[in-house]
Amino acid sequence: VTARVAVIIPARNEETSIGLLLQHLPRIGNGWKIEPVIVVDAASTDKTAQIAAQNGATILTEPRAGYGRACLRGIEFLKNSSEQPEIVAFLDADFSDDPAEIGKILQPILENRADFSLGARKTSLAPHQKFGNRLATFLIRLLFGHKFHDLGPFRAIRFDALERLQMRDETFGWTVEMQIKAVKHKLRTVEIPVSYRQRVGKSKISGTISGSFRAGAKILATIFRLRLQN
Ligand SMILES: Nc1nc2c(ncn2[C@@H]2O[C@H](COP(=O)(O)OP(=O)(O)OP(=O)(O)O)[C@@H](O)[C@H]2O)c(=O)[nH]1
Ligand SMILES: [Mg+2]
Repeated sequence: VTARVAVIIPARNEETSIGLLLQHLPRIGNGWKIEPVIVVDAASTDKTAQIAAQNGATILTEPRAGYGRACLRGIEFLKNSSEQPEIVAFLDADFSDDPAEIGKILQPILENRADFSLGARKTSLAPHQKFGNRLATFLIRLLFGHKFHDLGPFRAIRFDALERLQMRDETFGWTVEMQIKAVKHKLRTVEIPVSYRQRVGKSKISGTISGSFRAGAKILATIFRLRLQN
């Protein structure tokens, strides 16, 4: 049997990377096939949408800002589509993760060893990102009892499990919300080392001071909020 995998890619003005990314994303592998590839475009003012469409992606437009909101938009689309995927994978549009590694991320789920498979980045994080990740993963272990090593964007999860998590965060708390809710719902979780490199194109979050502060504050607030919600 071949598992159907949907990929959701939030993108805002990523014309320099989105084509490369889609060209390096395998559509079929051992026991899986990717359909559809959804690019959630934040009404980009560059050629992101055209290039993504030329490379076989389904384009959704979500003009309201927010990383989480873009992911939620993709999930909504899948819920309403006639053929639902078994697995949903998430990937950033900036080509900092290597999409060719998607098979490695899917493997534990396909082998039914995991419900949630998280790409853990080995390299290329800026010092403040490393610090933020250490702090966040430390707090998650302290407050929820599970040790993660990263909050990376490249990940895959069974679609039924994702629906149970009832994801809500509309901005930068998205990745950490998924991880904490995975612990709360006792999903079987694995981390898979992935290579990571400097993004192509212009940073919107971690490469800017204001973006880093906003994301860091949102991530910490999300951790405490989810702890208080028992
Ligand atoms: N649809 C949508 N996509 C967004 C939005 N903000 C960021 N993105 C996309 O989300 C992904 C993550 O943003 P990045 O700018 O790479 O943030 P980062 O990975 O923390 O920072 P870098 O270190 O610069 O890569 C990229 O694919 C962006 O294009 C948004 O408001 N809407
Ligand atoms: Mg990035």
